[in-house]
Amino acid sequence: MNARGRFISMEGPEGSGKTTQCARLARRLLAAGREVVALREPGGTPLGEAIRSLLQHDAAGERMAPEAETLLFLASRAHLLGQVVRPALERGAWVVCDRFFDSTIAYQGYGRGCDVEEVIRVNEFAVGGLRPDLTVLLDIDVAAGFDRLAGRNASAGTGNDRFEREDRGFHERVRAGYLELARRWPERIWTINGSRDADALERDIWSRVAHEFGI
Ligand code: T5A
Repeated sequence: MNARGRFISMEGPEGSGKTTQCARLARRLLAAGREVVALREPGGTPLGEAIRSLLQHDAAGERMAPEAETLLFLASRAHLLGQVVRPALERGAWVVCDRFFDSTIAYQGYGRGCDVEEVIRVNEFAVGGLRPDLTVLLDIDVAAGFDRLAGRNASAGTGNDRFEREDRGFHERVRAGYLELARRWPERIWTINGSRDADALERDIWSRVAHEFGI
């Protein structure tokens, strides 16, 4: 499916360190002479960023049906694929994406309780068969992830978004859902212990990527 480029997604529960590791991986790839397109989901396009704001900050001020939430994530994803991801892969770039396909299954399927197989089917419609070449799943205990977010929010003076305000049970289901997906698709999803320090994680992720893709 991917013409020439490579597509790597980073997944995990809140505070697992995806954003940090996406940035470090992108830097390593750039230093190795690759063109890198670093993205986040939802977002990555003006339409996607508008959808992100609706989803994260409850801008509409009303409770969102889980199905509506699912479809908004997928609308952002379908648009991002057409506008950015496919063209990048076709010209041989490396796409590093902070969350993708699996987030919707973990959060809206396992977390919200939408039927998981249905979520996979509509997700499939949005991505048209495109899958990451590699998905790094940063697994972390829910409480440890939230401790990190509390530290970050305290220093940045920000609060929790709509998802971070969900209860512990929701986030435990998301984490368990991710681990289930890693068992379902072991050839694509690589689980790594996200509670280790950021430098050690960066080294391990780079070593796996360099080995798997012959860099
Ligand atoms: N969502 C998203 C869905 O429900 N369905 C979907 O389909 C999609 C695509 C996105 C939200 O949308 C939901 C999931 C999310 O709730 P977001 O703002 O993008 O929201 O939030 P997250 O993706 O959850 O990202 P966070 O920024 O909250 O956490 P990260 O990216 O996992 O962690 P990071 O790297 O920002 O680090 C958090 C803090 O920990 C420190 C960092 O310095 C930072 O302060 N840190 C570490 N500390 C110790 N050791 C390490 N190894 C560390 N790594 C980072």
